[in-house]
Amino acid sequence: MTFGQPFTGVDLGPSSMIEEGLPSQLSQLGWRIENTPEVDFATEGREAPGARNSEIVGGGAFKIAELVRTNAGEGKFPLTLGGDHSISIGTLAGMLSNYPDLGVIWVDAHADLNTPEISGSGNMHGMPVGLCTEGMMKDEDLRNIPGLSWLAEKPYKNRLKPSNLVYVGLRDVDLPERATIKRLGIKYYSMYDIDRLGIGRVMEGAFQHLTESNPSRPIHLSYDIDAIDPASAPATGTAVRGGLTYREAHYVAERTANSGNLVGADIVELNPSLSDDKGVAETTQMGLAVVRSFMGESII
Ligand code: 5AB
Ligand code: MN
Ligand code: MN
Ligand code: MN
Repeated sequence: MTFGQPFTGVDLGPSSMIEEGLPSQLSQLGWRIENTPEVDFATEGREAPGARNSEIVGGGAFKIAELVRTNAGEGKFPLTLGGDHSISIGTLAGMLSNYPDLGVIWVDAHADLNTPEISGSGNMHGMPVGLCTEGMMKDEDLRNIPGLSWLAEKPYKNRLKPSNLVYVGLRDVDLPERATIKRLGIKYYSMYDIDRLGIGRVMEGAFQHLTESNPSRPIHLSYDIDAIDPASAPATGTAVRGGLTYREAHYVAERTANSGNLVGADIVELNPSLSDDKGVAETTQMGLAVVRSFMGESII
């Protein structure tokens, strides 16, 4: 999927991770892999004001939601490789249809909390949280956006509760998103908080928040590679300086795996066409390392 943002090439993220050995690396960690063929997306469609390519993006997200819903429903772990972050409209909807009380850790430089109404860019990779969180969109408005009406129908009507969401790594948040974070009381750890507390205390706080009232709450991790500092992950479309260090990026994933609560994950926004060979190799290896970490790889 590339239609949630303006650059070509982000649809090559999955194949570059797969070619660099993701399946065998996961097998080595003890996972049995069932590879779903790449999802076929439309290339033309209608759109709504404020939501570029909404029919392509929304239609693609529906296909992803169906796959994630079915596989999670069979007790499998859906690991979704993006693609731009609009794919998570589908992963969130699919996970929420199985787990209405799902917790979400959103690791990202950005809050992705826009809606067509408040987005400054109209790019839908900035909207997955906004479209799937309670208190944001009315069903009647979703029905009027080409490609998104399915989100207003069963089994995809469940929304993420704002109290079940934690952000990690924020540093580029639009003004309407800031107001929304405050309005909904969403828990967040920005880069300021990571500097202040250290990544260890940040992740303790995140898990305390998500598991206090339900120690076995199922958790979905959505990992945008632009959360990581561009020094370690340059090949991405919306790079922002001042991000997670190499070790912080791993620790977030390792601590999440160690919780025992993880039931699904996304890795998104790796764009192998946006850097030189060295930058692409570094970013791909970073993506692989992060995935291995949240899938259970430990140092000792
Ligand atoms: B990403 C911005 N907030 O809405 C917007 O990379 C950027 O999935 C969104 O986090 C970045 O266009 C979306 C300015
Ligand atoms: Mn981002
Ligand atoms: Mn994102
Ligand atoms: Mn991005």
